Amino acid sequence: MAEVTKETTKEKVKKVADPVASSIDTATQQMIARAQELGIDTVFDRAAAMKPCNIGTQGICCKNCSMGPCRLPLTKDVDPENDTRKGLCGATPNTIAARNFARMVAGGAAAHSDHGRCVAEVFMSVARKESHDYQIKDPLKLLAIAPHLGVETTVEENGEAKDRNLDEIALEVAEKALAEWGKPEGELLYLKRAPELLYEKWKKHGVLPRNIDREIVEIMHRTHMGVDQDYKNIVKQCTRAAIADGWGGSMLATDLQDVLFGTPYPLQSEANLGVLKADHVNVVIHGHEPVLSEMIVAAAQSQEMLDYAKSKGAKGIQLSGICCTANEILQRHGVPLCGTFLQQELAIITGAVDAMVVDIQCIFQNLANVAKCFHTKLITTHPIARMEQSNVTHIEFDEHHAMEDAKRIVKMAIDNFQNRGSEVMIPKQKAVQIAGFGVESIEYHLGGTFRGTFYTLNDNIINGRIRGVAGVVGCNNARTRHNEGHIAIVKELIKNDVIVLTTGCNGIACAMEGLLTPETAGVFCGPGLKEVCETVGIPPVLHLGSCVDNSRILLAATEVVKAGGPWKDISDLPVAGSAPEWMSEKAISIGHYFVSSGVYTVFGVTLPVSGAPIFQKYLFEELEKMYGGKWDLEADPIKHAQKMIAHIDAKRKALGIDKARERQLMDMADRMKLEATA
Ligand code: SF4
Ligand code: MSK
Repeated sequence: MAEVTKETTKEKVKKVADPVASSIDTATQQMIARAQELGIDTVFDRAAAMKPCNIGTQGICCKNCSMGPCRLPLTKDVDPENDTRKGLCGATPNTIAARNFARMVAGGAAAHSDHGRCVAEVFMSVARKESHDYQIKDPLKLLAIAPHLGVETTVEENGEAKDRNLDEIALEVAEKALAEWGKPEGELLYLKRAPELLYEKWKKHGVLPRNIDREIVEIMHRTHMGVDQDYKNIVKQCTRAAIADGWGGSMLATDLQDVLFGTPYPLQSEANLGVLKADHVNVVIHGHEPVLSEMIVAAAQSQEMLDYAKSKGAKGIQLSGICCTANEILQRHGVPLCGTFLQQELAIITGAVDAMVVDIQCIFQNLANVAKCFHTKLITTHPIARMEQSNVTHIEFDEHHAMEDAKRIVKMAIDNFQNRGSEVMIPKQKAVQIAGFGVESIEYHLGGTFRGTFYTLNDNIINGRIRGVAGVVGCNNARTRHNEGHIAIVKELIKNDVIVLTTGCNGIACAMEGLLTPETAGVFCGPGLKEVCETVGIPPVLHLGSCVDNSRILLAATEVVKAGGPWKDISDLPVAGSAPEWMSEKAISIGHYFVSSGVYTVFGVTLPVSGAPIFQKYLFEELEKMYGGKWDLEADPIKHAQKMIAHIDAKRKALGIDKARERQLMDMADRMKLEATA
């Protein structure tokens, strides 16, 4: 008789996230706990269960050919000057880390720019009168951008300048814009929008982008096995591609979206999971490209759809959003933000989402698994971003019948309302926000309709009420506590009189925290910034939109340079950039175009460069000599903000405006003392 052996199977204990340690946001904490109660894993649990690879984190794992992956030993005990580590082909840590970094820039620039191309194609079909559902909403913006693309807005007739026909201008703008992705010669037309000195620096260092696609392709070629082996030369191509993103693909995306859908102006809305409504049909849009969601807004507001929703027992249709598609329709229509990148699964776990409509970028593959546990219809809409799971519906968006597609999607959500289970749990938390800022609205707020100017801002920077300007942007990252870095850094900056321009998930995090209201100034700001915000009636944190809208920050900085002051270039300004919780390749491209435009830029969490100290030093110190900007890394939020403030103060000193701030911040007693001794 065979011996029966008893096998003691050790029960594997599944590691799950601690909700409070995972997020500072109580709605998020509640929903993580709710997911765990229902046995549904979220990104927070997966981050607890799976640790990142140390070698990859330091940027020194190469898998660019099948002799690898070559995983170089970690930097501990390595003398950078006598570093003998190498891959099978001999690739050094500097080459490997630079190639990895470059490929991240390529990925990020490709994502932003392909988004821009899609908008340009829709714009072309509108200009050709092939898409009747869209119209040019902002003809003034069309006239403003046309000259930058070399398109005349007037024509000479009998010796007199006459306005050109708007349709003709639109068509030529569409042609010129689309050509920027692949023209055979020349350089990007928007580069001349940069301050002259910056343009000259780019020219001197040979990094003027030729066309958008070419710079991305060239990164992929140069980083192929056995091509570019000089880390400085690889960074040069990163710079060219990143500039092509910030001053090319992203800027074109922003401009053409403004022309088509309207330039944002300040408006009131709300943010956080509490914007979902139990008695409404909830449609959540998620991704980055607003072309379809613009139509979904119109469809959801149409009487036909509202009546249909009521016929199915709902009180109405609540549209809200996650990530940057949300930021886009927030900026233009006041549609509320449902949450940041890390809250996408949690939105479905409320059980109240009747449809989640996704387009491109930042969409978790796990959404389909989560949606399976609820009645939620998960709808993909973009031909380049599909999901394989059988519970996902694909409705491919086509600009030629955009409204028809949008209505089909909204109707699907309404039909699904009755399938909602009883397991609905919507957190109560939501905050009021004022969003919708941009270059045009800042100008208007500071100077009024007729004398709109950045000089008022400059004046307040020079006199010291505003110590400096910070661009704080970017993602969430499940490797750090959700929103903690975002909020701590922004609060530390405004406390020290640094006004913050925000985009992306930082904008959403600030909205959720209630920092996007003018009243915030009285609570969190230093005396100088408080006075400016209260006088002008603006929040100390200005939400400028989505990831591609970082181009608005570049143009705002350019306007400050052009409006006049003791500075001549962006790199002279008391400004700094930050991405506290970045995770996406797009953030690396954004960081690099900020650095290449002269901005000191600090990233939080980690940066995949520390395994190659010489390459890191090049990014953190040497680039400044060429472009005036440099990279930095600081995981501690307060130190992170203090580094930015120290840089701002150093710039003020170099400009000779540091004393003005000291005078400005003197209290009445100090002033009287001074007058008495005079
Ligand atoms: Fe290794 Fe060189 Fe191949 Fe990279 S390219 S995987 S370092 S052999
Ligand atoms: S959505 S790229 S997580 S900001 Fe633009 Fe947020 Fe980063 Fe996506």
